[in-house]
Amino acid sequence: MRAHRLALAFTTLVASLAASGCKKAPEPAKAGACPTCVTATDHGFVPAHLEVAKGAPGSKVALTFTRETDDTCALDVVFPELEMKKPLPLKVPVTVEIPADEARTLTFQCGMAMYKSSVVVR
Ligand SMILES: [Cu+2]
Repeated sequence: MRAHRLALAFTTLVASLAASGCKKAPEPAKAGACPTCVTATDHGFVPAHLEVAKGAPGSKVALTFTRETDDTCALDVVFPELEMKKPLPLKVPVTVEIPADEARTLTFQCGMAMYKSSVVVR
């Protein structure tokens, strides 16, 4: 009887240890950690709206796009105003340089213009 109870306690202990070992805390969202990074998710571009500081004449800002899933329509990022289209390979950061010497709003979107997002230069 006692042996059985011990065995049961041991099993419970092992089970709880295993469970806690599996429970990895989700990565905390690093808000603002990278103000020029955009992720292409199954919900579109995240964040869908960003702002960059206007710079000196001729200056540019590099935005980094990373597609995190195959379950998205955002296989490319398109900047219509800049006539720029860049393919987004899965989990490969892609740098896009945009002009930042003029205050304006630039749209960026997926290849079919479903996911519309914007970057404001100001
Ligand atoms: Cu689309």
